[in-house]
Amino acid sequence: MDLGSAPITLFPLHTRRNALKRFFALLATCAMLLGLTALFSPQAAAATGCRVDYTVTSQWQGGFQAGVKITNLGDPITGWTLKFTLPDAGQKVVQGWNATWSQSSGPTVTAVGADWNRTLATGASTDLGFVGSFTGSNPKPTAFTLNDVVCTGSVDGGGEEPPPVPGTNTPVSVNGQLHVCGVNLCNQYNRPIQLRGMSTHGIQWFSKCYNNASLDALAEDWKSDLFRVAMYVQEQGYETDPAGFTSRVNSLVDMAEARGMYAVIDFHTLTPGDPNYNLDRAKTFFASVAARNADKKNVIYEIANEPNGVSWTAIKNYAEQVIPVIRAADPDAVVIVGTRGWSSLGVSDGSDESEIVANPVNATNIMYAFHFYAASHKDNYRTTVSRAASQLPLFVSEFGTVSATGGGAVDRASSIAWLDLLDRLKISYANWTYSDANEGSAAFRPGTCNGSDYSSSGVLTESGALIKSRISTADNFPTS
Ligand code: IDC
Repeated sequence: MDLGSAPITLFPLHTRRNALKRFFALLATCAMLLGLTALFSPQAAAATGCRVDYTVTSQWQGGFQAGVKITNLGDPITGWTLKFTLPDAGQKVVQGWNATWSQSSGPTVTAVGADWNRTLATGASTDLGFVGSFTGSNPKPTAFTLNDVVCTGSVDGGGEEPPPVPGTNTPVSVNGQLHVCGVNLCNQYNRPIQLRGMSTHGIQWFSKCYNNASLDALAEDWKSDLFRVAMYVQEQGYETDPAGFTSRVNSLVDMAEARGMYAVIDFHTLTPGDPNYNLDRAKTFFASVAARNADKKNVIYEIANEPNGVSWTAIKNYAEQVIPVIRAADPDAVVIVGTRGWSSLGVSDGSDESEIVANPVNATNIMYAFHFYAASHKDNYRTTVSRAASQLPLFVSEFGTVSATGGGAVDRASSIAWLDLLDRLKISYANWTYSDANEGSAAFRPGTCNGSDYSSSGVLTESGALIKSRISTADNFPTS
């Protein structure tokens, strides 16, 4: 093409200059408007982002169960709605947990955060799940939104993990050496705190569940403050190999310490129920672990798991012989004393806390154990705890979401009523159990401890998902 001969219409010079001026003025106005919008728009300041891991944990003819793990990668949120689309028209949500689930008509599924998991700090996760039905095929959804923001993630639980929590700002680094103040557990700033965490199952049976990977998950993913080490004395426990069990407990204390978690050393007496049966063993064991761990800030001693079939006077007598052994080696550690009727404050024996209030253990810096199993122990136990909490320092060193057998179905309503009460009273707790035992109280599905994944939602039981969603919320420990 011959440009030289192309017909070009030229405006007079001043007209062109004015056009250019108008063009630049327009550009400037646009830039200003864009700038102002960015400055004044409320969205401009809030960072958003999310990750969703979707795992089909089991599938059978016409039905399936799915775990959904949400991680907030943006600024803290105080409420959330998760949405996704089920790809096949025959797929339906039947029943869900840890959120309010709905699928009105069509393929869009909505899950709205529940009271206990609607607040998610930056990096915090919560596990939900549902049982679904399907007719044709059962493809996995691939696109998720949280509060209308598109989430990254995977449908198999693999892929990129959220960044690990650094080793600073751990429960132990923030709170330091604990002590009892009034009826509370207090930190180094003399402020009441609540520790929330997990108990092992019997370490004689489930040692495969307590390793670097599972403890990492407990500290970083569950954000547990506490790791209770349940060392049975009978049932193939301590009495069969005192040196071996003592050293196993010490190494678990070290593993908790390395991750900034408190460790409760639980002398897990159960049968026989009179702790005096094990008095000599208790003295030997506690003399050894107290001397070895005296300089640590993360150790709490629990001297008798669940006295039963025995009077309060006998328990008190046991405590007043074991506590001085601990104090001689480790003067400043908190000690938890079991109570009558399987640590029910006597309620399971038809008594209550008044016998302790009238005749307390003659020692300082101690707390009294209260244990419950949500499906078995309900309102009358809660009433006792509410009343006793104003008179005695209480520590829920063991509880289950199921029946007192350790099995059966999760009683969600009772578990939530209990956890709300403990939160309100700032009573610390440890859940039975961080294990893959084949019973409803276990947090992990059977076989989990044969692998190395303790973090994805697919390995959790219903109890595990509920408890993890409660434990992994922010602690906000006071620091002055
Ligand atoms: C249960 C275990 C179960 C085991 C049984 C006997 O879950 O697998 O067979 O002990 O050792 C407690 C005890 C705790 C019990 C638990 C559930 O402290 O040892 O564990 N429970 O029965 N008190 C109330 C309930």
